[in-house]
Amino acid sequence: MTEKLDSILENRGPIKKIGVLGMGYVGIPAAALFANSEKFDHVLGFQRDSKSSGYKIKMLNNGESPLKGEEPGLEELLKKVVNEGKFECTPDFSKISELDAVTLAIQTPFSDPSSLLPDFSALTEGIHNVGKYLKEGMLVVLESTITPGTTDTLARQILEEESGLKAGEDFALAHAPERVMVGRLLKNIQEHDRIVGGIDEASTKRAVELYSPVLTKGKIIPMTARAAEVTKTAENTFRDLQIAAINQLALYCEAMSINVYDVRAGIDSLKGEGITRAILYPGAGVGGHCLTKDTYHLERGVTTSGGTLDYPEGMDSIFVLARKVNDFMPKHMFHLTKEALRRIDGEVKGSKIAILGWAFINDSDDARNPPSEPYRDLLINEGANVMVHDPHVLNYPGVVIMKDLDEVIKDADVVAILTGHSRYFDLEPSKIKKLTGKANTVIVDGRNVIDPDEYISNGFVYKGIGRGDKNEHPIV
Ligand code: SAJ
Repeated sequence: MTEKLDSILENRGPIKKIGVLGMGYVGIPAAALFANSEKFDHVLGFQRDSKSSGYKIKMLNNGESPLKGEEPGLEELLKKVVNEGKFECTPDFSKISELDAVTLAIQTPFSDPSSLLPDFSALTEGIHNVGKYLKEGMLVVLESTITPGTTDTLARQILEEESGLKAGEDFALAHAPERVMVGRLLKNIQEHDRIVGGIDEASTKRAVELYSPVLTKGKIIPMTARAAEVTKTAENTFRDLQIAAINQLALYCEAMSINVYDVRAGIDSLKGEGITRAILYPGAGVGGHCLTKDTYHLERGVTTSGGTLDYPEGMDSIFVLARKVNDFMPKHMFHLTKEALRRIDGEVKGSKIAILGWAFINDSDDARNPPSEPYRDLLINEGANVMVHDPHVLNYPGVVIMKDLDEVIKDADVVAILTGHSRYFDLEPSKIKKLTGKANTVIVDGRNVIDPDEYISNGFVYKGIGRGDKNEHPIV
C-alpha cells in the first residue's frame, strides 16, 4: 500500500514544518539543528506546561538551554534560531496538525530497576497527543530507546486509533534512535551515523528526507523500524557484554594471582585485519541509564516478537548473564573490602568506610543507577558507618554526598574508590595515612586509579579489581 502513501507525500511536497515532542537532552539539540537547516521553514518544540518542567518553555523561547552541564554550541544555536523566528517552544499540542513531521524524544526509564520493565507512560502520552492531531501525509518518528516491536505495534495502534488514519497508507511512521552523549549532543547528532527505520519503504524514505539535512560527517543507515529498534538496544547490549567479559576475566585473574592489566595489554596487542579484540576495562560495576536497561529491552523484544527462537534449552541469554556479571561487581567490591579487613583482624561491622565516587561515570555528575549504591547498601546492612564523597554529584535521595574529601577520609578504616574521577588520581598515600591515623588502612581500588606498590609500602592493605598479583601482598 506504500504507493498510496507515496502519492500522498508527493502531493504534500517536501518537509517544511517540524515538531519535536520532549524538550530534554535529546529533543532540544535535535529541534535546534532542524531549525538551523535552510531546508526547513519552522520548528516547534512541544513541552507540557507541567509543574516539574513547564519552566523550560519560557527559557527556550528566550534562547536559553534548560539542560544541566556544558553543551558546546547549544545556547548560541538556540539564540540564533529563536531570533530568526525558526524555532519556538509551545505547550499547545494542537499545533501538531500544522506540521509535516513530528519526532518524539521522550525518556523511557525503568519504572523501578528491579522490575526491569520500562515505563512507557510518558512516551505513550506523547504518541496519543500526536495521534489526536495527526493529519494525512504527516511523518511520525520515535527517537526514544524502545523495546523492539514498539514502533509497528504499540505506536502504530495508538496513532491509528486516535486519528482514524492508517500507518503506511495515510501517514509515515519510523524509528530513528538517538545516540547522543551528554556534553557532546550537537556533535553526536551531526557526526554519528543515523539509523533510520520505517515501517515500510515510503516511511523510511520520508524519514531519510527529515534527517539527511542535519548530518555533517554522519551517514544515514536505512533499515526497517524493527531492525532500527534492535540496532539501538543491541549496540548497548554489546557494550555491556564486552564490559562483562573483561570483568569476568578480572575475577579469573584475581583467582589465579595475576594482573588483569598485563593480560589485557597482551590480548589488545593482537591487531590487524579482523583479528582485533574489543577489550574494555574491568571495574566496580556498570551504571547509567543505557547499558543497565537496553539488554532487557532487547530480551523483551525477542520474547514478545511472536517469532520462534532457537536457543539452547533453559540456558540464560549471554546478554542477561553479562548483566548479572556486571551487577555482581559492586558485591565483589564488598567481598574485597571484607577480605582486606579480615587480614588485619577487622570486620565491616562498626568500621568507618569512605566511598570515593558516587557518579556512575568519571568526571560527571550523572548518578543514575550508580554501582556505588549497591556497594554502600551491602556495607550498611553489615553495620558499617559509611561516608560518601563525590566532587561533581550535588545530591542523591537518601545519601549525604560530601564535598570535603579530607573529612570523608578522616579516621576511616577503609577507603574505597568507586568512580574514576580525575580528582582521585592525585591522592597521596602519606596524606591519607595521616588522615586515617591508622597503621594499616584498607584501600579498595574499583577503577584502577592508584599504584598498588605506593600504598602497600605505606602500610595500606590493598585490594584492586583484577589485581591478583597484589591482592595477597605482605602487609608492611
Ligand atoms: N564501564 C566499565 N568499563 C568500561 C566502560 C564503561 O566498567 O570499559 C562502566 C562505566 O564505569 C559506567 C558504565 O560502564 O558505569 C557505562 O559507561 P559508558 O561509557 O557505556 O557510558 P553510558 O552508559 O553513558 O553509555 C553511552 C551510550 N550512548 C548512548 O546510548 C547514546 C553508549 O552507546 C556509548 O557507547 C557510551 O555512552 C560511550 O561510548 O560513551
